[in-house]
Amino acid sequence: MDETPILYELADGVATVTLNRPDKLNSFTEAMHAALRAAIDRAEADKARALLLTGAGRGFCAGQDLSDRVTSPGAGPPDLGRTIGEHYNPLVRRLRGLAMPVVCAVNGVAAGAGANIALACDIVLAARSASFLQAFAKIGLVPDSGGTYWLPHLVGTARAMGLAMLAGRLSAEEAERWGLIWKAVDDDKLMAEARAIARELAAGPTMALVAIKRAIHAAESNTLDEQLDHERDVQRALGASHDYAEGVRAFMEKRAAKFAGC
Ligand code: LHQ
Repeated sequence: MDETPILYELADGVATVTLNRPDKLNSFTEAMHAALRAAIDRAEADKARALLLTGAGRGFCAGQDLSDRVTSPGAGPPDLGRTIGEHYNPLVRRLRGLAMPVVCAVNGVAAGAGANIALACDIVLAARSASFLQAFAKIGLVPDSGGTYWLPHLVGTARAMGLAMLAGRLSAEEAERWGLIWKAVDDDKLMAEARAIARELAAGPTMALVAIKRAIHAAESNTLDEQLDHERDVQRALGASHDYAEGVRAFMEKRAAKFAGC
């Protein structure tokens, strides 16, 4: 039995959340989903200014734990839509909507929903030995947790089709070359680099960083005209922020800005 399927730690404004079922490559059970929701709640309650998501052991996350998904003869079909509607979709929406930057350190294989939860994060780093695997077609399913959305948006239709239909492994370096992730990093430097990025973001102008995240997501469906209007409105609001005033003052005084996140 898993005692603590999720680990939580807060330091320097960064909430580090670790998927912790290493023997099963951190695959998701309902208990792990519940613990992850609680950890994200805690990061918000702690007023963390960045969230760092990673996995314990040699894998990042192998998606749904399939061990409780074997259909027994005579039993009706499982309701996968319920699992997705109750757990995976809210998680993806939460990560995308979270009012702080989310960094993902993919420490090993990211398969199925595990790959797509990583891709829901704002900045994705991966260990050079890690890989991304849209495993779904191997078990007769379609990529979920946003997979059919991220893939064509990030790498284009041709590569999205190949990744989803052939369900092969994509190395971290290839994922970086294809624009699926921000960066592949030497294994022994992954966590140090991910923490440094998360700390930098946590010390940054949080309102602006969250506005950047939302504006870039809005661009996925906006026209240029809508996006220009959006930028005008957001900039107007940020112009009244403490961090803008401090950023400009610090520039003029030739010193590092001390952002407060408001
Ligand atoms: C696992 C799993 C796993 C249980 C490794 N479950 N034990 C949403 C809604 C509802 C239903 C369905 O799904 C979804 C979304 C999804 O995520 S569907 C896709 C589910 N995931 C997969 O199909 C991936 C399954 N795993 C694999 O293909 C391999 O394990 C990969 C390629 C990830 C890693 O391969 P290896 O490095 O060779 O490791 P391994 O296969 O030996 O796994 C290590 C252990 O982890 C092993 O347990 P054991 O007791 O034999 O040591 C695996 O059984 C276990 N494990 N994934 N998803």
